[in-house]
Amino acid sequence: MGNYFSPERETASLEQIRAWQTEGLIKAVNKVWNNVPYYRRKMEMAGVTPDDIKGLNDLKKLPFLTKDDLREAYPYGLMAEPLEKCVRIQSTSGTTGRRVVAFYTQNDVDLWEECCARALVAAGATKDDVVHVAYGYGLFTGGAGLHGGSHRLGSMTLPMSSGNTDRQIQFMTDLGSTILCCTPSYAAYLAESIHERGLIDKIRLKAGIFGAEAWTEEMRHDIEQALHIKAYDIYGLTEISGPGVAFECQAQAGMHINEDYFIVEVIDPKTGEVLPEGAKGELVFTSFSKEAFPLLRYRTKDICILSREKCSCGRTFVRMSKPLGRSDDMLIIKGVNVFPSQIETVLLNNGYAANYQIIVDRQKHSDSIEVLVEMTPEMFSDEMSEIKAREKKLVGDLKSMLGIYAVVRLVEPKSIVRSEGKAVRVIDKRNLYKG
Ligand code: DLL
Repeated sequence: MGNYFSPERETASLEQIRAWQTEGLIKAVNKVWNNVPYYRRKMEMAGVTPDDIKGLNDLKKLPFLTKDDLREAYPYGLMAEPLEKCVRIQSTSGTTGRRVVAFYTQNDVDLWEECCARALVAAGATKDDVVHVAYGYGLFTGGAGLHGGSHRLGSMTLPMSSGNTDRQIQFMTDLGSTILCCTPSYAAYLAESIHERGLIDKIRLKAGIFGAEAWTEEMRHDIEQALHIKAYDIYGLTEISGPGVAFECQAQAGMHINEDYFIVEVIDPKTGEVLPEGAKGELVFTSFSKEAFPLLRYRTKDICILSREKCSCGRTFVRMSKPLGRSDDMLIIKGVNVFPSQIETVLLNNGYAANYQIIVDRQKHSDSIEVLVEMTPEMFSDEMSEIKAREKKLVGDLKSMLGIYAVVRLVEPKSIVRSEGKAVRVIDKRNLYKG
């Protein structure tokens, strides 16, 4: 399974990877110390200077950086290069609080596109493919990242952006798109729409690269079956460049992190202590190769597990599990920790599509959770008593999975608003967290 975009780097020895990281870390620490007053202040407050950082073992001496730092330093406070060297700005899709912006020099764009090209090749793409990019274009990094990666590879790039499903399907059939890049929820919606129009035989897709939001193995299975493709996960965040920080290979068993450009740590989100390989904790990245916007020890809030077990694809880069939740999107309901992905697993196991909404509320100091689930058209024509029995079954399964009682309401097919980007799955009316 030796398909690589940058073979000598993607299969480098661990020793070589550590050498790149050590050199990069020392350079980056000196750079931010000299160029970014905000960083220098943070390091001084933590009692650390560049002289203290001689190798990877010293990384833990550096203070963490969080989204709050990025918001505080907004817009230009963390820029490490003069404005005239920067060629691009992208931004997170956050809807609360101040937006987070990231800057790129031409080298930064090149490096990011290389990461995305690696993801495409790992999913089986070659320059003969038609890459259908249905991630949003604009400030969001999804469209720009995969678009750039596809160009870099030399594939035919279809810059669709998200939305206008009829046009997506028309281009997909007319132009013979072979690789689909979009969020998993939009892929599921496209699959549903293609089947409704009876056009599945006209689709020539062979693989999909889906990320930017959490999705389960069950959802992967459903999308693969519906579109007759292999579905690969891709991970990234704007602050660390965008999609392509990590990507799945043919083994579909975790995402390889591009360790020649990023150092990854897993920490205990409560104490900040660095955890050993195999432990579940929060991912922390150091983007030591970035020129305009290098971030040291950036806390992602994504909860993951890392593995250095040998991968059948031959890549030596460490693998991260699918994010198992976020340390900040985890819902605490009646004192119980609930991840939306657990609810999704129950629904998919029961034959529902991933069209659902979780509504959390608090009345008289007591939390409640309601799950709206879309019926399939077949179920919708069932007797009322059968529908009630289905709801009861879901209540029971959710109770076993979550340990708490959730109200389940089966709703009409297509009554939950479809997303063209990231699905809004949780409505937390309690407002416990202010953005
Ligand atoms: O979502 C970048 C991206 C675009 C990744 C396209 C993959 C494909 P942000 O908008 O900054 O960037 O959101 C970053 O999204 O911290 C995760 O919580 C979540 N996320 C990204 N990829 C995945 C994934 C883009 N594959 C935040 N699985 C991250 C689960 C993901 N969550």
